Order: sequence, then C-alpha cells, then structure tokens
Amino acid sequence: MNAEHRLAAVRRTLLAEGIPAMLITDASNMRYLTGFDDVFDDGINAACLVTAERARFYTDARYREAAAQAAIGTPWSVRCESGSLYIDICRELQAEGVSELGLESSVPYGRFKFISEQFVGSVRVLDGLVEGVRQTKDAAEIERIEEAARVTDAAFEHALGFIKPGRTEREVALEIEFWMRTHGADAVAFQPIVASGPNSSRPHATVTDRRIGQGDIVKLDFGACVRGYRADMTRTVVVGEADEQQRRVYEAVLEANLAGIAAIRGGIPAAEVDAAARAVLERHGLADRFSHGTGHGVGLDIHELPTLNARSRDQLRTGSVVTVEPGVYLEGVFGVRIEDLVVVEEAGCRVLTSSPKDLIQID
Ligand SMILES: [Mn+2]
Repeated sequence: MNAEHRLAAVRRTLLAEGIPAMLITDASNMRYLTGFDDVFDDGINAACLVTAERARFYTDARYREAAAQAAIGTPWSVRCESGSLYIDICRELQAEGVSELGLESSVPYGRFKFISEQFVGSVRVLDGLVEGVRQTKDAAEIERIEEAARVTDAAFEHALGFIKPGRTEREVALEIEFWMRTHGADAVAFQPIVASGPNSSRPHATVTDRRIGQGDIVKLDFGACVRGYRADMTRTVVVGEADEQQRRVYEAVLEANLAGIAAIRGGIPAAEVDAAARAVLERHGLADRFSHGTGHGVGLDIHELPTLNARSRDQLRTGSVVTVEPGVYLEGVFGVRIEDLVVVEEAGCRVLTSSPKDLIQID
C-alpha cells in the first residue's frame, strides 16, 4: 500500500488550509491512510495524527501488537494509550506547541465535544479531506475490488443453482453469504438483499421469510469484501417464465444500465451519467418509477464518493470505482434493478462485473 503517497496528499491539503495537525478517527479513513491490514475491526479504538513531519497511529493494548507489526516499513509510528487516547493526543500536541487541530466532519459529536474541551487551541472541521483523496484508487486498491467482484460474480452463479420455488429469501441470502465467505471473501460488503415477488418493488428491501414462488421476480443485490475492499452488484431474475410486463420493464432497465455505462469517462460531471440512464427510462415512460440515483463510489466503504445522481456536483475521476444501477419499481407488483461495478478510465470505463445481463429465467 502506498502510505507515503496518501500521506503526501493529506499534507498538501493541510498546508493549503494552513492547519498544522489533523486527527483522523473514521475507521475507513484510518485504514486507507495507514494501509494497515489485519488491524481494523468493528470495535477499533484508534486515531491517526498527521502533521508535516509526523504520522502517528494511536490505539489501545488490544490492537498494539497487530498495529506494530503492520507499521513495519511504513511512515507510521504506533503509540499505545496510557489511559485515554484523546487526552494523550491533546497533551502531546500541547507539548509540541500545536495550536490548531483539524477534525473530520464525520466525527461523532461526543468525541468532537471531548476533544474540543481537552485540546488547548482551536479545533477546525474539514469536510471530506481523506474521502476526497480516496476517490482515486491506486492499482493495489483496484486489484482488491476486482477480486471482490470476481467472488461476487461466482456467488451469483452459485445462487442461480440454489434459487427455486419454496426457498425463502433468507435461505438464499444466507447461502450467498456462506458461499462468498468460504470462497475468498473476508466479509459481506453489506447485508445481501434478496427480494422476491412484490417485495422486489422496495429498492432496499430487507430479507424476509417469504417463500419464492413460480413466476416471481427475484432481485439480488450483494457483494463480497476482500482485504477491506468491497464489490456491489444487482441482478434481477425470474423464477419460471417471465410475463410480458416483467420482460418490458427488464429490457428498459437493461437499456438504461448500458446507457449509463456508455456515458462514463474521466472528467465529466457525475450527473451526466445519471441523466443518460434516466433519459432511457423517460423514453419508456418509466422515469417516475426510478426513485434513486444511478450510482455511487465503492471502495473501503460500500457508499463513498463520487455520487452519481441528478443533484451531484462531483466530477468523475479516472481511477474511481463506481456503480451503475438504474431500477424501476412498480409498487406492490415487482421491481427490477441491474447494477454493475466499473472503473472510470480516461476515455470510458472498464466493467468489473461479469455476471450475465440477459434476462435469466430459472426453471
Ligand atoms: Mn449499489
């Protein structure tokens, strides 16, 4: 991992903003900046301090050994808290004469309040500093996302053989999770969505014990997580033979998905991708049933920058990994979404998802 490169990008912004020190406590931002593997879990208690000269990783005794190991050969030094992480940090900053401290805008309010009270000097909130740098993925990051996409594709193929009338949504979701986690994923990228029949009209349906029936649409939205990096894919299939309406909606969504992908290239406004997908559904008279944005960035988090919707002011950067996921939802009847993961390139994009997109009818 290119920890030097990432630190340099943060330091450039700090210099431009005139801030002598920045404290990063968001887990994905810390993982990104340090490049540490096998340290972060859901319960991590840690903080990264970045100044022009120093890069310090503070944690407690539970993570000390793993962090010290991961830090070998990196610009990071590891400190173990003496009693309270933030009190230690504020004392050190004071001793070093640092009078202004930058914090992430995502910092929880309680932590913000505590640090503001402990730190002798002024605290400034910086919005999306590390998140902005994270938008452009390096080769090592793209490799992990590609691997996550491969496991996701393979899990879909496996799911096609598992889905049949009588299975519940929960059984299918668990089968997908178990399969991914026994075939190279260290976790699921998010709780898989398996929405059948009328449940599929909810874009983010929660899994239920509903039994899949003949003629049902089944919408599957899931992804693997490999070495911290996530994949995201949606496919919609029919159990049995698709009816006229299912076919018509499916073809329109597929056309919108392809139009969105065709619109992507580095440097354009992200809103243009949304407009391209939406225009197709408009032509089909279905635009009012497409109730969410066309896509989002994916990486260490399942939803990150850039945002691909009509209100987005983000520009697509070469090296960003984004989803293209138009959908049409007919309330109480069914919904269709087709989602691919792509890497933005200068002249277009490279699609990482390789699962088939022709309408699959499971018999
Ligand atoms: Mn998605």
